[in-house]
Amino acid sequence: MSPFERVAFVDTTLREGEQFATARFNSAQRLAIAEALDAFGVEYIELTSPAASPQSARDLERIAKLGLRSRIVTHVRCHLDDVRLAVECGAQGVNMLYATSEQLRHASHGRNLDQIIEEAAIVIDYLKGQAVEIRFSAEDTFRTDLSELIRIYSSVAALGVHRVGLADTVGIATPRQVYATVAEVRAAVSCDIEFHGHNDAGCAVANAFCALEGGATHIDVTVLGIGERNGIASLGGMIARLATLDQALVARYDVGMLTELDAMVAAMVGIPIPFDAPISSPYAFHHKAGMHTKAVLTDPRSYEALDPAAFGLARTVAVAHRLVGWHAIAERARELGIYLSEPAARQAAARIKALGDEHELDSTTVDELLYEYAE
Ligand code: HCA
Ligand code: CU
Repeated sequence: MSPFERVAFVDTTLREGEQFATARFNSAQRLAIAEALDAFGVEYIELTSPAASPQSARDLERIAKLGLRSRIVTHVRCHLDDVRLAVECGAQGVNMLYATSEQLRHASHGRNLDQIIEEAAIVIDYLKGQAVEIRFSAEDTFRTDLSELIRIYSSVAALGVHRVGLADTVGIATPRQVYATVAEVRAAVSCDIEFHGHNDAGCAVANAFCALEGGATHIDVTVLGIGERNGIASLGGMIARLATLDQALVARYDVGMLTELDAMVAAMVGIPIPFDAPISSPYAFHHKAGMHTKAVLTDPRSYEALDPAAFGLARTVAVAHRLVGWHAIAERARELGIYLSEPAARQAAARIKALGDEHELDSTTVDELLYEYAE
């Protein structure tokens, strides 16, 4: 099977996403997000630790009881108290993390490698008696010495975790580094591998994709990529990445819901959908310059890597600007039910260009002008 067919998305909008600057989901919103993600078809939904706040525990319990198709997992410290609480709240999986880099070990917990493995062993031993999926992630993987990493992952894999996690916590990993590190881990363990990558250097989606190529089975995403700082790989970004290779790779998801899902979460956190969001940006399928519009009107694939219709969307072709071309003008006229010959369309385009040099145009003005050129 191709590495892209077996990917499972772990959507962490309800954990990493809650760490986004302006996010503060109430219970009803958490429920709405979980239901929407389930309807979309993500394989896993990660929720904030029940130890974080009383409401987080109640919401985990409630969402875990919904019987969604997505597996409900929670993100916890590798502590017996936390994982016990996660199990009591009905989580189907525990995503544990432990900081392993020099930097974070010093700043955060001060334990050495052997102590980390000893503590993990106690927690994993308890969890093996519970019917939950166990994941152990080394926080700040890419600033952790590779031989130490392999030792930790091999140890927890031998202890029986279902999945190990690699986290590019500060977004510094390069795509090739992600590929190489995941491939090393792939060779060392036989359990599943999860990748979580931050977007500080704008590489989150590229890094997640390289993780898949290197042998990862699970990819963390959030709606719009929201998370600490400027976030992680976005669900839409990963869907776009895979769909450009083959639309069939995303056929198991209800991709027609993506824009609605992005819009819902954007509204909840009080931001617009970013202009550069793959697929759901209002401009993702917008064509402007004359050269582009001519080619797109002849064959959309000329300037579209993805078919907007596959996502329930339509392309837009802009005519109210000075870069307009006559093909776009003729097409707009057809939409308005009027016929412009090539010379008429060329004249109209020339007029619009001159007007566009003088001031900003709007589409009503341009439409009115087209009627003047109608035969
Ligand atoms: C955090 C850290 C984390 C964890 C990722 C993981 C990161 O904010 O708690 O559990 O794999 O980026 O390292 O999100
Ligand atoms: Cu993170």
